[in-house]
Amino acid sequence: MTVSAPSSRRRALHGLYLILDSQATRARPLVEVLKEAASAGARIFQFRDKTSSPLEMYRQATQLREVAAGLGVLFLVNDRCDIALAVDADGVHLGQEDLPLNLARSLLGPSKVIGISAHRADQVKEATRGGADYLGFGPIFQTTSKPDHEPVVGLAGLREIRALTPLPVFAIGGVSTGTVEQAVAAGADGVAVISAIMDTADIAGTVRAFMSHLP
Ligand code: TZP
Ligand code: MG
Repeated sequence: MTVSAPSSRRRALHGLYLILDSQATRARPLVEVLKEAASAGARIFQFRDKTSSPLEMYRQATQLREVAAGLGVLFLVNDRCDIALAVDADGVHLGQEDLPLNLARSLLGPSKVIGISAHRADQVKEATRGGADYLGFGPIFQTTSKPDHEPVVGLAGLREIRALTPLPVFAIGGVSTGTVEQAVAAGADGVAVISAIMDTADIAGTVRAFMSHLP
């Protein structure tokens, strides 16, 4: 049986998706980045931390969760169902090497959002059949934020998988304010971004620039 998050959370799954990567902050606290991005209209945030201990991750996620809840924005945790549960996040984002979708769903229950990273058509179909709430598809362009990334799929790859799923698809990997329109034209419901926002001094302005091209 496929189970998905309630309609209020699902309805929010489009537009700009900012990945708050602890390795990409350039000394700005992630909480401040979240606040500034939310002040400009960003509504979906993921906490990503590939290097900290579980305890550090839990502490950071607790802070982010509280601020996100106060602002009424969606807060997801990358990779870790345990941390997502511990801080009562809105959900989790899982890659192909994280816990399987069915197990994550039984741990988190029907009300949480579960997003899946997909890089190929078979992964798109499997996550759709398995009851994912959204997909991150890419890398669309070359990226330096994920050194071990899968081969670049390009806009053509995005166009090809669009017909295979009714789920919201977020284009990820090297997406910038200059390419977001192309991602939408190729079928993306939104874009998931690290460096184009984390690297800029003007977070609010860059968020607005993205959002002007997004549904
Ligand atoms: N998964 C595929 S590409 C990528 C992830 C996490 C990195 C996206 O970061 P950027 O800086 O927006 O290319
Ligand atoms: Mg992962």
